[in-house]
Amino acid sequence: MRMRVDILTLFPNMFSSPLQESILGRAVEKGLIQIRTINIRDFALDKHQVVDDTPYGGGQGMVMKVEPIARAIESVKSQNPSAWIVYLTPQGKPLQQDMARRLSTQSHLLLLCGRYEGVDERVRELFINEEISIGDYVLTGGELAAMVLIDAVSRFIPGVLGSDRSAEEDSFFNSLLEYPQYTRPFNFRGRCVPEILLSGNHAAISLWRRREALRRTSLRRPDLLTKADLSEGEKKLLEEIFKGNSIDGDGLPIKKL
Ligand code: 4GX
Repeated sequence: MRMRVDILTLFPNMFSSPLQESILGRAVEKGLIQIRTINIRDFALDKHQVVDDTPYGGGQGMVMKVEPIARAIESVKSQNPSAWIVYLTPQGKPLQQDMARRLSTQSHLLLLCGRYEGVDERVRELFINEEISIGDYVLTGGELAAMVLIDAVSRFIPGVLGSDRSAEEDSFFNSLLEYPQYTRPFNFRGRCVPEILLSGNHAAISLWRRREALRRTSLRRPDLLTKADLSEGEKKLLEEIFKGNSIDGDGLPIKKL
């Protein structure tokens, strides 16, 4: 079930440390993911290895040339014709958890990272299977977007998160924000951990957490609630939250108990 990820970039060094640390680093070490960077410049055949040029029609900036990218993609595809080719761009489909899950079922991803004003349109027409955006803001290149994508996708690969944890269990997976977490000390500068978490009453704790997750979601991301698949119990909790509420210092409504 190992996944291969090839990255086409002008800046392969950007990928070294982020992919070597922590969970991702361990996944690579264990052979669950195989990540390779390919420098597009190596596929520019002219003496100065030119990879960009001025746009036809004029305008500012430079455009990435089609030939080096085409050669790089064809070189990867000759080794593995099944690669799913993704271009990271603000014009793509916004990356969401269900897309990350779907991409994790591919055996081979090829991520194209653009710089400057982007790639020649013919790269998209001829080679790209899918265009993905990591959000409505402009980066200096596709590299960080590719890393975000790899990170989000990797969590769905069996074994990456460890045996006792799966990405499917994340509350975001159920379209809700996470409940608040606490660890020691019990009292930090007068702010105490909610007593219920020390009660040892697992049913009560679980109810409290569901209520907090619902409360946060309804206040911070009401858009998520409309697509959340809520149980009858959760719908009742939500009603309670809306009934007896005030707003606390974080702008979060607090149910008075
Ligand atoms: N989510 N960038 C792509 C080059 C570019 C410029 C213009 C197409 C048109 C981004 C994002 C992102 C910066 C990657 C510009 N490509 N990628 N790059 N947001 O901002 O994915």
